[in-house]
Amino acid sequence: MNEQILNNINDIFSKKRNIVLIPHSSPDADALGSCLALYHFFIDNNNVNIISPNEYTDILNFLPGSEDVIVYENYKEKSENLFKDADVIFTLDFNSLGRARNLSSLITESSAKIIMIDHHENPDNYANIMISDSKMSSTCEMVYDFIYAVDNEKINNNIATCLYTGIVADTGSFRFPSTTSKTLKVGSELITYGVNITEIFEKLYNNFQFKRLKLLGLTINNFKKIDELPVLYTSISEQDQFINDFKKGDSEGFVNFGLSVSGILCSVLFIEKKDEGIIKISFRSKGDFKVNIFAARYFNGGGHKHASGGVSKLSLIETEKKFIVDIKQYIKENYE
Ligand SMILES: [Mn+2]
Repeated sequence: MNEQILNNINDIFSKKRNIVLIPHSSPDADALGSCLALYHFFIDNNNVNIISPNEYTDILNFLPGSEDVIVYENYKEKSENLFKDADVIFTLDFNSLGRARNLSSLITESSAKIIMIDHHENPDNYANIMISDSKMSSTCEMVYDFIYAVDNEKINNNIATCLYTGIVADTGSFRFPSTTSKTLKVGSELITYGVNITEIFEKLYNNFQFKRLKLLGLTINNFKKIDELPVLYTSISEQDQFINDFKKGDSEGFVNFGLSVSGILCSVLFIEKKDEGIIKISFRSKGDFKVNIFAARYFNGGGHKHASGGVSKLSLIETEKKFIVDIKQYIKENYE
């Protein structure tokens, strides 16, 4: 963090503030971990609230402080009052207000100072203070840097647990290419605060229902290969979800199995969401294959080079057909 930003931050927090912390919609461990770490950091001297646009997976309920997270969809009036009184709004782990869904207009209309901390490429220019670096492994790694710069003496077990969880989740346990020697140093530093790394691993990855394992089996069985291309795709229909008691977060990580196949550079998962009238799409890739550009061009999405999302308003079958045409075109234009 540069000196000017640090001075600005110190200035803002030189007195008691009403702070609202916002993760992206359907927050993951990095988004929620960032919010909760800052919540524990600021709570002594400020009024702090975390407002999530919508519900998130129960898996993250082990994070200390998660019981205090306000879900906007369930507490609209309370949330709107907190926005009215806010002096400072942090937007965490997203780069465009659309990712805060139903909160985006509340953020825009607010007179509060907006601080963005995020690691996605090409951020929109909505924040008063923008701490954005797409080379960072995770927003949690950036929040560690933020807290370290502002007041490193306040790091405690709760903060360290939240940050460590977000870093582990976003780096695939310190193995994705975004993991740097500094990421590992931060992880190492956090462990000195008594973080229970085995328990975090168990809570994140070995904490599912039997039906979720069956759904994984079905999803793996559905994988199809596009002839001659290094691409696999699979889908989860509304019925598959119904049969297996699908809950938010259940399909987390499923798409990555496509990349376990030798020679495959891109893996895609389509999830039918009949209630929203859309197909949600997850894109994963490795090497030079950039899925963020593909997702933005063809499926109204975006994200990271190797991990992106998108949406389609066509049916599941029509979406798959469109995808096959689009990915052939994209590979022809960019990689042949
Ligand atoms: Mn992240």
